[in-house]
Amino acid sequence: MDAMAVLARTSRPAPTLLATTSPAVSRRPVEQSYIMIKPDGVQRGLVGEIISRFEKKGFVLKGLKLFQCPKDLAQEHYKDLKEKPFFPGLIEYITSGPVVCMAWEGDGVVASARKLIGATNPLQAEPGTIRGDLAVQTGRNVVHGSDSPDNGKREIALWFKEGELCEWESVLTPWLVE
Ligand code: IDP
Ligand code: MG
Repeated sequence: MDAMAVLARTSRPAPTLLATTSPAVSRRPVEQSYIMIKPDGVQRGLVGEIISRFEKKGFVLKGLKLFQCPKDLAQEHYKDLKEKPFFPGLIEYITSGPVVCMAWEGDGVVASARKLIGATNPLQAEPGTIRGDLAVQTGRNVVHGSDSPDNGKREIALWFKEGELCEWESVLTPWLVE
C-alpha cells in the first residue's frame, strides 16, 4: 500500500485541524447543560437511548452518574415551581428511584438540548424529540434539561461534587467544530 492509501485509511484529521484542540483554544468559555434522565427513564430502560441522542448530536459528556436524589436536593432543583399544585407530586416522582445526572458541553448546548428533549408536555413534543418519541404525559416526561446557560452552571454545581466532572477533549472535536 502506498503512502497516500495509508493516510486515507487512517482517516484522521490533518495536523492543522488537530492543532485547533490545543489548550489555548479549548480554554475559551464553554457552555454546559445539566441533563438528567428522570426515574421513569431509568425504570423504562431508556438510559442508553437518551444518552446516545446527545452523543450523536456531537456534544461532549463531562459528567455522568446514577444517583438516588434526596428530597432536599429535588426541592432546591425545582425551587421556582414550589408554589405549583403539582410540586409535591414532582418531588415524589424525582425521588422515586435513581436518576442519571449528566453534564454536557458544547457551543449552544443549552438551547439545542431543549430542542432535542422537546416540549414539556410529551403529547405536544414534536416526533423526533426525546419526549415526542418516548413519553405521553407531563408528569412522566423522562428527561430534564437546563433552560439557560446560567441555570446550566447552577444545576451542574448543585448535582455534581467537586472532582466528579472530567476535563477531557474528544478526539472527534476537529470533525465537529471548524
Ligand atoms: P421543563 O422540564 O420542560 O423545563 P418546567 O415547566 O420547568 O418544564 O417543569 C419542570 C418539570 O415539572 C416538568 O418537566 C415536569 O416533570 C413537571 N411538571 C411541569 N408541569 C407539570 C404539570 O402540570 N403536572 C405535573 N408535572 C408537571
Ligand atoms: Mg424547566
